[in-house]
Amino acid sequence: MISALRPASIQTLLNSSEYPLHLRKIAEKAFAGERISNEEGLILFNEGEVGFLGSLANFIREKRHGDYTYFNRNFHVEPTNMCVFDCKFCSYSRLLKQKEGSWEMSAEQMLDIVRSYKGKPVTEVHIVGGVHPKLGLDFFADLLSKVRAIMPEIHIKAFTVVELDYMFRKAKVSTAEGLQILKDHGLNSLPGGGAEIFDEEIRKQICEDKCSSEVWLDIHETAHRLGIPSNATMLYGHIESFEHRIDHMDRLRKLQDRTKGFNTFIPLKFRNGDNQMSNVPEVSVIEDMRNYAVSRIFMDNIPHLKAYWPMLGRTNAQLSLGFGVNDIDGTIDDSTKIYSMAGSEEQNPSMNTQELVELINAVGRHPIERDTLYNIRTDYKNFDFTKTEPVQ
Ligand code: V47
Ligand code: SF4
Repeated sequence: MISALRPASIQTLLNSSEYPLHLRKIAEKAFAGERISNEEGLILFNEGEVGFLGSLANFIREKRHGDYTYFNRNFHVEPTNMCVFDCKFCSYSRLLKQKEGSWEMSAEQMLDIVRSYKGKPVTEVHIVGGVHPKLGLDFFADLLSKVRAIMPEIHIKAFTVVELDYMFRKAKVSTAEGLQILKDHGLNSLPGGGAEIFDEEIRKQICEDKCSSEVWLDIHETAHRLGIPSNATMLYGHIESFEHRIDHMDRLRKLQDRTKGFNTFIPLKFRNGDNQMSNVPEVSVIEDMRNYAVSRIFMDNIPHLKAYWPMLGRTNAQLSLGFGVNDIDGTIDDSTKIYSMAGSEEQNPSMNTQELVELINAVGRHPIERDTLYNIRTDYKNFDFTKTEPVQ
């Protein structure tokens, strides 16, 4: 029997004079299920060492989810990497005039990808790409209907706010109208991309021309009111400060108090391969774990915390399960290029179900296959892969 990789127990932490009283007071608050303030969140970032933060985050994770560790079976469709925007951290996009390394798929090519998954046990397709002026609201609404016709049961999670904002402005429809059109054509939820860091000054320096934080928050709020759930991301570990991370999470926490529409918070570590911010060093794995832990402690109203394994790598994804994370995303099948182009450890991200289950089992957690909305599909505790039909 493998015992879970866990930090020290919460009692050890609360009673240890090794930690200053003001830190233990914050821990007591979180232990009692009370919300911590922005100031307290900042103290955790500034002063909390990794073991302390890990114990607290793991306690909260286990109180809420036990050892359950979710994954899903999904694939990505990335229509194009050509983009009218020029985010400095992006290694993936090519400006329209830059042909080398660019791709642009026809609707038929994208539908062929979808057809290739027909009959396979995938539950979600994730559709995101660059912002290409040729591909507008009508094109994407039509694409969604065709995806739905091929796979009536699949959950379609599609389009970052950046893509949506551009589509809606071009089609001269309001956010609510545009989202309703996409929903009527088959859209089920929104992924969390495009949030980056909400602070306006930092945004100006890393992604000046893309949609504002206000627009990002407004589109997600409108989606939630229309019954479209979503995820939220935070791009961290570049030129932002801890104050900016807390401000980002605070804006999300306030929106979530109003709508309850976010399922998952996904911190995304900045990777510096082959982009205009390659001179900015990447943060350490310790900082990644501290960031997951503070996210779990601070974001008390978003149920799930995801470590996106293609970005983080498999070993660090395993480690993160002791720091508040309870979800590691999906099988993916080498269908996304965003992180391999930015220098992630995972150059061809693909894991089958057995590999994902073994990865979770290996650190003593309980593997659960979920659908996009966290309904349980299969409980893989004690699952014997030799006695059952091989699963893709
Ligand atoms: O918004 C781009 C990020 C995001 C880099 O909702 C980078 O389930 C690190 O949001 N280093 C898009 N990050 C991807 C995204 C996502 C991914 C997986 C799951 C979900 C979900 C959402 O990728 C962008 C940006 O923040 N990104 N370049 C980079 N060099
Ligand atoms: Fe375009 Fe998105 Fe890359 Fe920005 S992050 S350049 S919006 S593809």
